[in-house]
Amino acid sequence: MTQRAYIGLGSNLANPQAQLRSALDALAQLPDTRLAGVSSFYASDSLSPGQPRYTNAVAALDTSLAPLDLLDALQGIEADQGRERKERWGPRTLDLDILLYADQVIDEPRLKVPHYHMHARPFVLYPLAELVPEDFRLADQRTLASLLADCPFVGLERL
Ligand code: PH2
Ligand code: MG
Ligand code: MG
Repeated sequence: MTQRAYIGLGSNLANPQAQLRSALDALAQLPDTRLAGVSSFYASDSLSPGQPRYTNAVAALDTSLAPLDLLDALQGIEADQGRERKERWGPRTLDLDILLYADQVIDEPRLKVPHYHMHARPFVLYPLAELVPEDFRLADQRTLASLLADCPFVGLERL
């Protein structure tokens, strides 16, 4: 069955905008998956002090890959684009996070959905808002509008 998933894209190394563009090409080529929408790109300071600024976006996928198969595919794209996992929250060429997968709540060692902290990150919520209906609700029934109301558009630069 096809499910709608939302993917957060982020990069703060090696030409972040080009990293996001090639990641989008790779997402569009995933098996059993259609790239259904892409938000604008946004720049913001890193949450980790002293790191280069990030470029972020959100993509909508219609996919029949199961959540863990989708995660494997995303980690494959990250590896193809030179992602090195040295330190948690280290700078990265490409970060692909499953933000939402249909209305599922997933709590497995490798995968937690909705993505932790997405509820309070402007660089996730504002691009996501470009892709969903105005009355969009998360699995916990909170509306995206209410999350946005608590998450000012501060420090975000729409590119
Ligand atoms: N991701 C992080 C840490 N800090 N800061 C911004 N602006 N954007 C990110 O995607 C981001 C971050 C770890 O995933
Ligand atoms: Mg991340
Ligand atoms: Mg990640």
